[in-house]
Amino acid sequence: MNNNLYCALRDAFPKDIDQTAIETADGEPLFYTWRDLDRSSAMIANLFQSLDLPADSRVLVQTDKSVETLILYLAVLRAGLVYVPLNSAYQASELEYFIGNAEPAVVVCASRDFGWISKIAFRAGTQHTYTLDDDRSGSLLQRAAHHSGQQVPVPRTSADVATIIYTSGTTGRSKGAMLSHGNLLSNAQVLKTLWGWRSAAEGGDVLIHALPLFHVHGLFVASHGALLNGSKMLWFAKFDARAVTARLPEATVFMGVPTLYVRLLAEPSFGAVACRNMRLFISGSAPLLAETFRQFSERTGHTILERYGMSETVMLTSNPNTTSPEAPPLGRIAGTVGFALPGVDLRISGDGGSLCQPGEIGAVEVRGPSIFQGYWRMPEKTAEEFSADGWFKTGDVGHLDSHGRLTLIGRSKDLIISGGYNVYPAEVEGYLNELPGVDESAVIGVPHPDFGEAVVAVLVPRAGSTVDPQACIAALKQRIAGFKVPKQVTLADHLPRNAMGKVQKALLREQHRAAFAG
Ligand code: MCA
Repeated sequence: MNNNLYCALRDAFPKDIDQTAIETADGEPLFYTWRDLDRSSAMIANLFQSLDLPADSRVLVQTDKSVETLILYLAVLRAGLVYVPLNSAYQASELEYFIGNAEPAVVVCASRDFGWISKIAFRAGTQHTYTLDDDRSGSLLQRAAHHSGQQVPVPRTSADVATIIYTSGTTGRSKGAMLSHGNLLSNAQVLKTLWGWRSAAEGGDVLIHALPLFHVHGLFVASHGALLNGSKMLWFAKFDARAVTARLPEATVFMGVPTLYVRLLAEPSFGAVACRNMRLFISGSAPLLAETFRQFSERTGHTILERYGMSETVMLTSNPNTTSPEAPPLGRIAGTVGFALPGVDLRISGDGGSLCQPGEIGAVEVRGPSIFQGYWRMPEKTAEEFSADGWFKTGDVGHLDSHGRLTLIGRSKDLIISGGYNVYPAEVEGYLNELPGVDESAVIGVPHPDFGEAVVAVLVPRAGSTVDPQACIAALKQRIAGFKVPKQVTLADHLPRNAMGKVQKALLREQHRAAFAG
């Protein structure tokens, strides 16, 4: 049996494959049928197969969001290669690391970046660099046009790696989480049942896809959900609250990070009328404020379903889908991320590894079919993240209630989540400390009305040096992705330290917590 994930997705396509699978919703509408997805991904897969690449070669992709990028992902699955998506905001120094670490056989980037990315790729030994733009142009599609629109997916086992998703590391070095065909399929199948995706015969769901395509949320949870159910997607290259509201009446399912919900609530045209045909609003990737949950319900009559997952695990828990017969008897509760998904084992470990009782706070650990295959070329890091008895240590801290419902209360790792993107302070501090005149720095996350948390830096200038905070922000924008750049930089004579010499970040967070209030 071929366990290539594409086979399962293809089997779920509707019988009439000339129906629309994806309609682009910003700009001039474009309609992609299921046949288009199958044919175009076959052509790109055939192009890759013609390159005679070693098994498990990586295809690293940094492009703007487009339906063609989704088709490229499907093609990589079909060709049995490993898909490595990168945030389109990453800059040269970040790309150097990712390309050096992944050693991809193929790189696909936007034409505007070809000059510098192809040089980095060439130095890393990559033999094939193609371009793909968001207007259906670029050398990838030109080359693929010469290939057949028929292809038999390369046989893969469930354990074969389908993708590497880079996650930020506590020390500043990103780690590539390897997810297999089986990890992704099992998770998508569980969510299909749990969230009650409706087949075409049951009226059919329509998903608004407005998330980036380089993270687990947009690429797997959203796209796989629609593809595995043969559901149409209304496709937004970029989230815009007004534009999304205008198309909501045609949709039934929406997925977003909390920032998207905050922005929808700020949009005057958004409300119960726009949501009249909606069935499910799902939130994840960052904590959803109880206030947002409450306001949303008051404004629309809909209760947001919050769920929890990670790049290393795909989805782990979900609040119940109360319309599904399998749902537990309790509703969706603000501030909790729900119950372990079927097949996921979840435990809360206390100090010394003892198991916590309901209500007791401890480290969240998990086991199950969607847990990743390890970090790419980092066996020691992989070993560190698993307990001796094989449970993955999520790094999140929380407690279960007597029904098994999980509430997250913090993280054991020093992590900021800004607008759904993870930012590790150590990485940003590394860049700040290289700036002229900077002696040391501390990066923290503080509450932000739009992004949930915003990155803030406290800098200590070197004796005799003058440091301009705005110039520091401008300098960092040249070097790293914009979402990691501090929204505010303040100067200090020294950083507060405890008796062990460790910077007291909790104190700094307290001092700066009102930075964006109001
Ligand atoms: C953009 N900017 C940000 C962020 N995004 N700053 C902080 N945090 C952010 N998240 C900055 C840019 O650098 C730029 O700065 C300015 O905002 C405008 O940029 P633009 O791209 O126009 O921003 P936007 O379109 O308003 O984007 C905001 C966004 C986006 C829509 C919230 O960040 C987003 O799509 N977030 C979703 C991320 C996501 O999908 N996460 C899932 C990963 P300047 O003007 O200074 O240049 S986590 C995951 O997959 C796990 C497993 C899970 O459970 O889901």
